[in-house]
Amino acid sequence: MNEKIKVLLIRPKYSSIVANLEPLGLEYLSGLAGELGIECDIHDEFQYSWIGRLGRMCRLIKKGGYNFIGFNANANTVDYIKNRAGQLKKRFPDITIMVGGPEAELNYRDFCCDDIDLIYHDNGLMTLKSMWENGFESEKLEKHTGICFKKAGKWVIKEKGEPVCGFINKPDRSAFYKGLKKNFIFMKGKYALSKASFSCPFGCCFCYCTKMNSGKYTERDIMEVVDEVEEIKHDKIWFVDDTFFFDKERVRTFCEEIISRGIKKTFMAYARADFIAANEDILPLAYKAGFRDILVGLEAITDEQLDIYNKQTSKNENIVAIKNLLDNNIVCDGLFVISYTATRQDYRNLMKFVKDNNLLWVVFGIFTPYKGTDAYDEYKDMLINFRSSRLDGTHITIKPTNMSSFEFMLRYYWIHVLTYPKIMVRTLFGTAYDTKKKGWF
Ligand code: B12
Ligand code: SF4
Repeated sequence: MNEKIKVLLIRPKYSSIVANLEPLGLEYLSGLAGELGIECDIHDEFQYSWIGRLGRMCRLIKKGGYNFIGFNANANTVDYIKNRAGQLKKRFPDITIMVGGPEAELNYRDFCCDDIDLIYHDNGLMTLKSMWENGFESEKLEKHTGICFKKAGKWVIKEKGEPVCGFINKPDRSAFYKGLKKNFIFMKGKYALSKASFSCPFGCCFCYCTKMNSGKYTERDIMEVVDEVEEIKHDKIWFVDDTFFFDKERVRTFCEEIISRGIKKTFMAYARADFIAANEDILPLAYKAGFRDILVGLEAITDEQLDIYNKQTSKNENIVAIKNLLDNNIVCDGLFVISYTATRQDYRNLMKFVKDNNLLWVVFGIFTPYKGTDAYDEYKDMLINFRSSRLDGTHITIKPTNMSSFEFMLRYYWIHVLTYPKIMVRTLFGTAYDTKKKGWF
């Protein structure tokens, strides 16, 4: 079977002014295909315009003779993928369409439809490897974990396998190098991605990440991660781990190894406020190793709201974390989740918090109970307009309780007007990473 398949992996486009980055998940698939001698290409829709998407995809499939299509699914691209699968099946009835990615990992049942042939929800890519090696006959698929397939017209759902603690192959970063021209994070530049751990040991109610990898937090061998960093031909790397700063000794080992190998790169990573508040002593070393941005899920500015989110942090820890980072010349990228219960005063208090704590870099998301999270179970009866294309953290999916939806959105846009111009001006003046500066220049 494997000598016959020719794979096209597709990353659907969505509108984003925040970032355009490499499709790391698909690069892992592409790397695996390469190792198995399977012809495989990535069609990253981000590299192309919105116009003529279907025509472009069809021409590509026809010209390349691809017969195995793999879609990367996120919550906000589900409807697009299902719709596209139908259109592709009409034009190419013999192709096999498989869906995988974060949304499929937990919500695989939502893809069980006529036009999709296989759904991949396993932890890691061992099952895919075995399928690509041994073929897709039902008797063989029966033996695998973490997939859904059709047998005599009926969907068969195979349970997930064990959580993973590493990747079985290296990513093929051709798509990264090819897409470098269009690669960006808003006002920060071009970044390569790396992932050094899986899932998260905490349980914030709105968080999807903590449910991934069967909810088990695991770490890759840190030396392997340093090797990867060294190999990437790019100087800015974003660790997309859900919490990179978790095990202090592991962070220390990473930083020391980076320094001792003389690797000169800058890093961005996620950390929790409680870790940064309690471990200021690691920050000088982190700075020396190249950490310049730490993304902190501050989420809220009151203890009550933090409790509602089950964040297990406090307002005070948020304040100390910001201070510790800024004192150590590391930018704190403050991530906030705006609750549907926000009042006018809450919006004003948030802006005051940002100003009082000298936070320059901020990201505001609207509380969205993604399917698969604890919040979804809690709020599923309150959802409104819960359509896939709106599940991007910038839309209302629960009716605001303290103002109209219109006012809520106006205020949501307004806090961007109040904060983003300063980021742009400071970037223009080259002071956006001067963490001690307070003003506009
Ligand atoms: C970096 C990141 C971003 C970056 C973009 C990354 C990029 N490459 O373009 C930015 C900031 C732009 C972003 C945007 C968004 N993101 Co985001 N993002 C992440 C993050 C932190 C890491 C993703 C990553 O690179 N993973 C590493 C790779 C190796 O893993 P992977 O993509 O899951 O792929 C593996 C498997 O899924 C599988 N696989 C993947 N595709 C396929 C396809 C097939 C056919 C098969 C067989 C297997 C397969 O194989 C891979 C290797 O094992 C994750 C958190 C997380 N824990 O995953 C959130 C996450 C994926 N994002 C999420 C969301 C919601 C979004 C947004 C919709 C909005 C938002 N509020 O953040 C947008 C739009 C995303 C989109 N449509 O693609 C959610 C997804 C929830 C869901 N149910 O889909 C996550 C889980 C975080 C969260 N908020 O809880 N994101
Ligand atoms: S929001 Fe952050 S700390 Fe909370 S569970 Fe998710 S990844 Fe972990």
